[in-house]
Amino acid sequence: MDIVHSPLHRGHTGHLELVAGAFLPAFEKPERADFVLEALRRAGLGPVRVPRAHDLKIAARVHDPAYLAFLARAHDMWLERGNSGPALPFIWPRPGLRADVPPRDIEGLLGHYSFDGGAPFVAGTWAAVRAAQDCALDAAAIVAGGARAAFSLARPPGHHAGPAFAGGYCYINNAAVAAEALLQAGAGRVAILDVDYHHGNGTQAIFEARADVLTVSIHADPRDEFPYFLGHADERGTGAGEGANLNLPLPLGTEWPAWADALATARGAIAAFGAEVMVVSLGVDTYEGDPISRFRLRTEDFARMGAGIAALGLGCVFVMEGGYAVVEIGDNVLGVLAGFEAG
Ligand code: SP5
Ligand code: ZN
Repeated sequence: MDIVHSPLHRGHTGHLELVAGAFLPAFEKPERADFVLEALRRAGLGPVRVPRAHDLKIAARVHDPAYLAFLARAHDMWLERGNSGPALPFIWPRPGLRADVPPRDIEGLLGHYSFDGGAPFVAGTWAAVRAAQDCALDAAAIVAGGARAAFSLARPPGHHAGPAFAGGYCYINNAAVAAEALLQAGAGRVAILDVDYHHGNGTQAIFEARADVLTVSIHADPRDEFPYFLGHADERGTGAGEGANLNLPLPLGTEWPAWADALATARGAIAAFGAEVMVVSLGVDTYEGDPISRFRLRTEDFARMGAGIAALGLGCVFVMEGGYAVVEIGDNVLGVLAGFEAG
Protein backbone atom coordinates (compact mmCIF):
# COMPACT_ATOMS: atom_id res chain seq x y z
CA MET A 1 0.00 0.00 0.00
CA ASP A 2 1.05 3.60 -0.54
CA ILE A 3 2.88 5.25 2.35
CA VAL A 4 2.65 9.04 2.69
CA HIS A 5 5.51 10.58 4.63
CA SER A 6 7.20 13.99 5.00
CA PRO A 7 10.65 14.61 6.53
CA LEU A 8 9.27 17.80 8.12
CA HIS A 9 8.33 15.78 11.21
CA ARG A 10 12.01 15.98 12.23
CA GLY A 11 11.65 19.62 13.27
CA HIS A 12 9.35 18.63 16.12
CA THR A 13 12.08 17.58 18.52
CA GLY A 14 14.27 18.60 21.41
CA HIS A 15 11.57 19.02 24.05
CA LEU A 16 11.11 17.42 27.45
CA GLU A 17 8.17 15.67 29.10
CA LEU A 18 7.12 15.50 32.75
CA VAL A 19 7.32 11.82 33.72
CA ALA A 20 6.94 10.68 37.33
CA GLY A 21 8.07 14.03 38.71
CA ALA A 22 11.05 14.56 36.42
CA PHE A 23 11.56 16.20 33.01
CA LEU A 24 12.84 13.57 30.61
CA PRO A 25 13.45 13.62 26.83
CA ALA A 26 10.02 13.23 25.20
CA PHE A 27 8.91 9.69 24.30
CA GLU A 28 7.30 11.06 21.13
CA LYS A 29 10.49 11.62 19.09
CA PRO A 30 11.66 11.58 15.44
CA GLU A 31 13.31 8.15 15.71
CA ARG A 32 9.83 6.64 15.93
CA ALA A 33 9.04 7.58 12.35
CA ASP A 34 12.55 6.63 11.18
CA PHE A 35 12.23 3.09 12.49
CA VAL A 36 8.76 2.64 10.99
CA LEU A 37 9.90 3.92 7.60
CA GLU A 38 12.94 1.66 7.65
CA ALA A 39 10.86 -1.43 8.46
CA LEU A 40 8.29 -0.68 5.76
CA ARG A 41 11.02 -0.03 3.16
CA ARG A 42 12.87 -3.19 4.10
CA ALA A 43 9.67 -5.19 3.67
CA GLY A 44 8.79 -3.43 0.40
CA LEU A 45 5.32 -2.63 1.67
CA GLY A 46 4.76 0.06 -0.95
CA PRO A 47 5.95 3.34 -2.48
CA VAL A 48 6.77 6.21 -0.12
CA ARG A 49 5.24 9.49 -1.33
CA VAL A 50 5.84 13.04 -0.08
CA PRO A 51 2.48 14.77 0.47
CA ARG A 52 1.39 17.84 -1.42
CA ALA A 53 0.81 20.96 0.65
CA HIS A 54 -2.85 21.37 1.57
CA ASP A 55 -4.68 24.33 3.08
CA LEU A 56 -6.51 24.11 6.41
CA LYS A 57 -10.08 24.01 5.05
CA ILE A 58 -10.76 20.40 6.03
CA ALA A 59 -8.96 20.85 9.37
CA ALA A 60 -11.22 23.85 10.05
CA ARG A 61 -14.25 21.54 9.79
CA VAL A 62 -13.01 19.48 12.76
CA HIS A 63 -11.14 22.18 14.73
CA ASP A 64 -12.05 25.73 15.78
CA PRO A 65 -10.30 28.07 13.28
CA ALA A 66 -9.14 30.23 16.22
CA TYR A 67 -7.42 27.13 17.66
CA LEU A 68 -5.65 26.47 14.35
CA ALA A 69 -4.51 30.11 14.28
CA PHE A 70 -3.17 29.65 17.82
CA LEU A 71 -1.23 26.53 16.77
CA ALA A 72 0.35 28.47 13.91
CA ARG A 73 1.40 31.40 16.13
CA ALA A 74 2.16 29.81 19.51
CA HIS A 75 5.91 29.43 19.21
CA ASP A 76 6.43 32.94 17.75
CA MET A 77 4.30 34.44 20.55
CA TRP A 78 6.39 32.56 23.11
CA LEU A 79 9.61 34.03 21.70
CA GLU A 80 8.08 37.53 21.36
CA ARG A 81 7.25 37.40 25.08
CA GLY A 82 10.95 36.96 25.76
CA ASN A 83 10.77 33.25 26.58
CA SER A 84 13.09 30.68 25.06
CA GLY A 85 12.98 26.92 24.89
CA PRO A 86 9.81 24.92 24.29
CA ALA A 87 6.45 26.69 24.83
CA LEU A 88 4.77 24.61 27.50
CA PRO A 89 1.50 25.23 29.38
CA PHE A 90 1.45 25.23 33.17
CA ILE A 91 -2.04 26.49 34.10
CA TRP A 92 -5.45 25.24 32.97
CA PRO A 93 -9.01 26.59 33.49
CA ARG A 94 -10.45 23.62 35.39
CA PRO A 95 -14.10 23.99 36.61
CA GLY A 96 -14.21 26.89 39.08
CA LEU A 97 -12.04 29.12 36.88
CA ARG A 98 -13.21 31.12 33.84
CA ALA A 99 -12.76 29.40 30.48
CA ASP A 100 -14.99 31.84 28.59
CA VAL A 101 -12.52 34.75 28.33
CA PRO A 102 -9.49 33.77 26.23
CA PRO A 103 -6.24 35.14 27.66
CA ARG A 104 -4.20 37.51 25.49
CA ASP A 105 -0.87 36.37 26.93
CA ILE A 106 0.71 33.27 25.38
CA GLU A 107 1.30 31.69 28.81
CA GLY A 108 -2.45 31.80 29.44
CA LEU A 109 -3.35 30.87 25.86
CA LEU A 110 -1.31 27.68 26.09
CA GLY A 111 -3.54 26.54 28.97
CA HIS A 112 -6.70 27.76 27.22
CA TYR A 113 -5.95 25.55 24.21
CA SER A 114 -4.63 22.38 25.90
CA PHE A 115 -5.61 19.79 28.49
CA ASP A 116 -2.13 18.66 29.62
CA GLY A 117 1.56 19.54 29.39
CA GLY A 118 2.25 16.93 26.70
CA ALA A 119 2.03 19.15 23.63
CA PRO A 120 4.83 21.75 23.71
CA PHE A 121 5.81 23.99 20.79
CA VAL A 122 9.34 24.20 19.41
CA ALA A 123 10.46 26.06 16.28
CA GLY A 124 9.60 23.18 13.94
CA THR A 125 6.36 22.06 15.58
CA TRP A 126 3.88 23.87 13.34
CA ALA A 127 5.59 22.74 10.10
CA ALA A 128 5.53 19.14 11.37
CA VAL A 129 1.87 19.43 12.41
CA ARG A 130 0.96 20.86 8.99
CA ALA A 131 2.87 18.11 7.20
CA ALA A 132 1.15 15.44 9.30
CA GLN A 133 -2.28 16.69 8.25
CA ASP A 134 -1.04 16.81 4.64
CA CYS A 135 -0.02 13.14 4.92
CA ALA A 136 -3.45 12.25 6.31
CA LEU A 137 -5.21 14.18 3.54
CA ASP A 138 -3.16 12.52 0.78
CA ALA A 139 -3.71 9.07 2.31
CA ALA A 140 -7.46 9.78 2.43
CA ALA A 141 -7.40 10.92 -1.23
CA ILE A 142 -5.65 7.69 -2.25
CA VAL A 143 -8.37 5.58 -0.59
CA ALA A 144 -11.15 7.86 -1.88
CA GLY A 145 -9.66 7.25 -5.33
CA GLY A 146 -10.27 3.53 -5.03
CA ALA A 147 -7.20 2.05 -3.34
CA ARG A 148 -7.95 -0.52 -0.63
CA ALA A 149 -5.66 1.18 1.86
CA ALA A 150 -3.01 3.85 2.43
CA PHE A 151 -0.78 4.69 5.38
CA SER A 152 -0.10 8.19 6.70
CA LEU A 153 3.30 7.78 8.39
CA ALA A 154 3.58 11.07 10.21
CA ARG A 155 4.16 12.66 13.58
CA PRO A 156 3.16 14.30 15.82
CA PRO A 157 0.14 12.04 16.37
CA GLY A 158 -3.40 13.40 16.58
CA HIS A 159 -6.05 11.41 18.44
CA HIS A 160 -5.86 13.34 21.73
CA ALA A 161 -6.38 16.70 19.93
CA GLY A 162 -9.98 17.93 20.15
CA PRO A 163 -12.02 20.72 18.57
CA ALA A 164 -10.00 23.42 20.37
CA PHE A 165 -7.35 21.68 22.45
CA ALA A 166 -3.92 20.07 22.13
CA GLY A 167 -2.54 17.45 24.53
CA GLY A 168 -1.09 13.98 24.81
CA TYR A 169 1.57 14.78 22.13
CA CYS A 170 -1.21 15.85 19.69
CA TYR A 171 -2.09 19.14 17.91
CA ILE A 172 -4.19 18.57 14.75
CA ASN A 173 -6.31 15.43 14.85
CA ASN A 174 -4.98 13.74 11.71
CA ALA A 175 -7.48 10.86 11.82
CA ALA A 176 -10.39 13.29 12.15
CA VAL A 177 -9.04 15.26 9.18
CA ALA A 178 -8.81 12.03 7.14
CA ALA A 179 -12.39 11.08 8.07
CA GLU A 180 -13.67 14.54 7.17
CA ALA A 181 -11.81 14.35 3.84
CA LEU A 182 -13.48 10.99 3.06
CA LEU A 183 -16.89 12.56 3.74
CA GLN A 184 -16.04 15.53 1.53
CA ALA A 185 -14.98 13.10 -1.21
CA GLY A 186 -18.43 11.54 -1.18
CA ALA A 187 -18.62 8.92 1.58
CA GLY A 188 -21.91 9.01 3.49
CA ARG A 189 -20.76 7.24 6.63
CA VAL A 190 -17.21 6.84 7.95
CA ALA A 191 -15.95 4.80 10.90
CA ILE A 192 -12.84 5.64 12.90
CA LEU A 193 -11.33 2.67 14.74
CA ASP A 194 -8.77 3.75 17.35
CA VAL A 195 -6.46 0.90 18.38
CA ASP A 196 -3.94 3.07 20.25
CA TYR A 197 -3.41 2.04 23.90
CA HIS A 198 -4.82 5.37 25.07
CA HIS A 199 -8.42 6.48 24.62
CA GLY A 200 -8.89 8.76 21.60
CA ASN A 201 -10.49 11.53 23.63
CA GLY A 202 -9.94 14.20 20.99
CA THR A 203 -11.52 12.16 18.22
CA GLN A 204 -14.49 11.37 20.45
CA ALA A 205 -14.91 15.05 21.37
CA ILE A 206 -14.81 16.11 17.71
CA PHE A 207 -17.45 13.65 16.51
CA GLU A 208 -19.56 12.85 19.60
CA ALA A 209 -22.55 14.92 18.45
CA ARG A 210 -22.35 13.83 14.79
CA ALA A 211 -24.24 10.97 13.15
CA ASP A 212 -22.03 10.67 10.04
CA VAL A 213 -18.88 9.41 11.80
CA LEU A 214 -18.80 6.40 14.12
CA THR A 215 -15.92 6.54 16.60
CA VAL A 216 -14.77 3.31 18.25
CA SER A 217 -11.82 3.18 20.64
CA ILE A 218 -10.18 0.13 22.26
CA HIS A 219 -7.96 1.32 25.10
CA ALA A 220 -6.75 1.02 28.67
CA ASP A 221 -9.50 1.76 31.20
CA PRO A 222 -9.28 5.51 31.91
CA ARG A 223 -9.67 4.81 35.63
CA ASP A 224 -6.17 3.36 35.40
CA GLU A 225 -4.52 5.25 32.58
CA PHE A 226 -4.11 8.50 30.64
CA PRO A 227 -6.21 10.41 29.57
CA TYR A 228 -8.08 9.51 32.81
CA PHE A 229 -11.01 11.89 32.32
CA LEU A 230 -12.73 10.40 29.25
CA GLY A 231 -13.08 7.01 27.58
CA HIS A 232 -15.57 5.16 29.80
CA ALA A 233 -17.97 2.57 28.38
CA ASP A 234 -21.08 4.67 29.09
CA GLU A 235 -20.07 7.45 26.65
CA ARG A 236 -22.26 6.62 23.63
CA GLY A 237 -22.43 9.93 21.78
CA THR A 238 -24.67 12.95 22.28
CA GLY A 239 -27.62 14.51 20.43
CA ALA A 240 -27.64 13.50 16.76
CA GLY A 241 -24.52 11.42 17.51
CA GLU A 242 -26.26 9.28 20.13
CA GLY A 243 -25.12 5.70 19.50
CA ALA A 244 -22.26 6.74 17.20
CA ASN A 245 -19.48 6.46 19.81
CA LEU A 246 -18.28 3.18 21.30
CA ASN A 247 -15.63 2.87 24.01
CA LEU A 248 -14.14 -0.52 24.78
CA PRO A 249 -11.96 0.01 27.87
CA LEU A 250 -9.81 -2.97 28.90
CA PRO A 251 -7.87 -3.73 32.09
CA LEU A 252 -4.15 -3.15 32.57
CA GLY A 253 -2.22 -6.22 31.50
CA THR A 254 -4.59 -7.08 28.63
CA GLU A 255 -3.21 -9.73 26.25
CA TRP A 256 -4.20 -10.64 22.70
CA PRO A 257 -7.24 -12.92 23.36
CA ALA A 258 -9.15 -10.22 25.30
CA TRP A 259 -7.99 -7.52 22.88
CA ALA A 260 -9.21 -9.66 19.95
CA ASP A 261 -12.63 -10.02 21.61
CA ALA A 262 -12.86 -6.22 21.80
CA LEU A 263 -11.87 -6.00 18.11
CA ALA A 264 -14.69 -8.40 17.24
CA THR A 265 -17.12 -6.16 19.15
CA ALA A 266 -15.74 -3.12 17.30
CA ARG A 267 -16.20 -4.90 13.96
CA GLY A 268 -19.83 -5.62 14.78
CA ALA A 269 -20.48 -1.96 15.59
CA ILE A 270 -18.75 -0.73 12.43
CA ALA A 271 -20.70 -3.16 10.25
CA ALA A 272 -24.00 -2.31 11.98
CA PHE A 273 -23.33 1.41 11.50
CA GLY A 274 -23.09 0.85 7.75
CA ALA A 275 -19.67 2.48 7.35
CA GLU A 276 -18.60 2.74 3.71
CA VAL A 277 -14.93 3.39 4.48
CA MET A 278 -12.79 3.58 7.62
CA VAL A 279 -9.88 5.33 9.27
CA VAL A 280 -7.65 3.45 11.73
CA SER A 281 -5.88 5.46 14.42
CA LEU A 282 -2.86 3.16 14.46
CA GLY A 283 -1.02 3.27 17.75
CA VAL A 284 1.16 0.29 18.61
CA ASP A 285 1.68 1.30 22.25
CA THR A 286 -0.37 -1.80 23.18
CA TYR A 287 2.94 -3.66 22.72
CA GLU A 288 4.25 -5.51 25.79
CA GLY A 289 7.59 -3.68 25.62
CA ASP A 290 6.14 -0.18 25.40
CA PRO A 291 7.84 2.08 27.96
CA ILE A 292 4.72 4.07 28.95
CA SER A 293 1.95 1.50 28.53
CA ARG A 294 0.62 -1.56 30.32
CA PHE A 295 -0.95 -3.95 27.79
CA ARG A 296 0.79 -7.14 26.74
CA LEU A 297 0.41 -7.52 22.96
CA ARG A 298 3.31 -9.27 21.26
CA THR A 299 4.83 -8.48 17.87
CA GLU A 300 3.08 -11.44 16.21
CA ASP A 301 -0.28 -10.18 17.49
CA PHE A 302 -0.10 -7.08 15.30
CA ALA A 303 -0.46 -9.13 12.10
CA ARG A 304 -3.58 -10.69 13.63
CA MET A 305 -4.83 -7.18 14.35
CA GLY A 306 -4.32 -6.17 10.71
CA ALA A 307 -6.15 -9.27 9.45
CA GLY A 308 -8.96 -8.62 11.91
CA ILE A 309 -9.36 -5.10 10.54
CA ALA A 310 -9.25 -6.33 6.93
CA ALA A 311 -12.12 -8.72 7.73
CA LEU A 312 -14.46 -5.72 7.60
CA GLY A 313 -13.82 -5.51 3.86
CA LEU A 314 -13.71 -1.70 3.89
CA GLY A 315 -11.28 0.74 2.33
CA CYS A 316 -8.95 1.87 5.08
CA VAL A 317 -6.82 4.94 5.82
CA PHE A 318 -4.21 4.06 8.43
CA VAL A 319 -2.98 7.07 10.41
CA MET A 320 0.04 6.82 12.73
CA GLU A 321 -0.63 7.51 16.42
CA GLY A 322 1.40 6.23 19.41
CA GLY A 323 4.01 3.53 20.03
CA TYR A 324 7.16 4.31 22.02
CA ALA A 325 9.20 1.10 21.99
CA VAL A 326 11.37 2.59 19.26
CA VAL A 327 13.39 -0.48 18.31
CA GLU A 328 10.28 -2.63 17.84
CA ILE A 329 7.87 0.02 16.53
CA GLY A 330 8.72 -0.71 12.89
CA ASP A 331 8.00 -4.43 13.07
CA ASN A 332 4.79 -3.78 15.01
CA VAL A 333 3.41 -1.26 12.49
CA LEU A 334 4.55 -3.46 9.60
CA GLY A 335 2.71 -6.35 11.25
CA VAL A 336 -0.61 -4.49 11.17
CA LEU A 337 -0.21 -3.23 7.60
CA ALA A 338 1.09 -6.50 6.14
CA GLY A 339 -1.51 -8.43 8.13
CA PHE A 340 -4.20 -6.20 6.62
CA GLU A 341 -2.91 -6.77 3.10
CA ALA A 342 -2.77 -10.53 3.61
CA GLY A 343 -6.17 -10.63 5.32
C1 SP5 B 1 -0.54 9.56 21.05
C2 SP5 B 1 -0.26 8.99 22.41
O1 SP5 B 1 -0.02 7.79 22.53
N1 SP5 B 1 -0.20 9.86 23.43
C3 SP5 B 1 0.04 9.39 24.74
C4 SP5 B 1 0.25 10.49 25.71
C5 SP5 B 1 0.58 9.95 27.07
N2 SP5 B 1 1.11 10.95 27.93
C6 SP5 B 1 1.17 10.61 29.32
C7 SP5 B 1 2.21 9.60 29.56
C8 SP5 B 1 2.26 9.22 31.02
C9 SP5 B 1 3.39 8.27 31.13
N3 SP5 B 1 3.60 7.72 32.44
C10 SP5 B 1 4.66 6.80 32.25
C11 SP5 B 1 5.31 6.22 33.40
C12 SP5 B 1 6.43 5.37 32.82
N4 SP5 B 1 7.23 4.78 33.83
ZN1 ZN C 1 -1.18 6.13 22.89
